[in-house]
Amino acid sequence: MSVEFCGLTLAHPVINGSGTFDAIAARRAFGEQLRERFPFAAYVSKTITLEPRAGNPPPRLWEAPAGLINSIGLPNKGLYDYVREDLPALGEIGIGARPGAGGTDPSVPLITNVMGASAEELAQLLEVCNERTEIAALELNVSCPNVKTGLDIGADPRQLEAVVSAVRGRTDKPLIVKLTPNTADVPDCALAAEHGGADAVSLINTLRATALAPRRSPGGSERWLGGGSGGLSGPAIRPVALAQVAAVAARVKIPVIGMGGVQSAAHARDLLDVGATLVAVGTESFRDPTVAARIARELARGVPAGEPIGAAREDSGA
Ligand code: RRO
Repeated sequence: MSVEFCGLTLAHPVINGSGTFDAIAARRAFGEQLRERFPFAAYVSKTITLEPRAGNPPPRLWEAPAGLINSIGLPNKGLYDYVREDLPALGEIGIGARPGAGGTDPSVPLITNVMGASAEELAQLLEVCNERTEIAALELNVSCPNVKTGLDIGADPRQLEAVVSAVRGRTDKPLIVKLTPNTADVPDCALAAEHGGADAVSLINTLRATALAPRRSPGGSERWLGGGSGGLSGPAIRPVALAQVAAVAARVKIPVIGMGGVQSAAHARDLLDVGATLVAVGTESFRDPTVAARIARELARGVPAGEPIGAAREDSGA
């Protein structure tokens, strides 16, 4: 069930959503098993910025009905330590092309997700990554709902096109733009990314959300999350993701990576059926780190279209 995506041949259409699977930590937990049975057809890194970032103060998570609100705030070691420490560590797990291995390289392609506070910063991120043969493609995060970088460009088609076209020439690698769902016209933004020179778009990132502190002063509105607000993921956002992926796939010619609340092969099938080329699994991997492998296996076997109609629904007479 191999899939062609931006010049890469992937073993199957299931990858991870950025920031939802830490392969280096998973190696510590699962050892060699992780390498032998890596669940994703390509591995997407957590967002990397030029300088190291500590992220938001805790609490960073809130469990919502059928979902998870995160306010992680982009913690990462910065570009240079990522290149120096993480690329070799990922290589040991079989992630990232081995220099000189050529077409027979069995490693899992590495997609590095980056975010910059300016076009100059982004250009530097792309240029440094462009020199790294381990990296197969780049994903530009213009959609984080947690930090005010002044770069809310992902929500504005004109700014998005300007930034993508300003940095496009800094890398020969496929450039994926991860869109924000928190804007009035997501297909317009997708089209802007395509016009700016993106090779693919990915969506959806988390939906802006917040939670109040459970024990707060009477009548108070103190927030639970250290960062104030966060982003909602998980099954709660699946129908929104399906609508946005369908609308974007109908508008652009470039490939689409669809994600949002995928828990099963039927959910993945839905996104593929509305036009996604690849599907990413995110929040569900926190519950079951092997779920993506099962989804890929079931997709290959063929799943019936649509969600199975549960007994509860039939009983209710709906
Ligand atoms: O780090 C985060 O808080 C974060 C990021 Br960069 C993102 O793109 N989406 C999200 O829900 N959280």
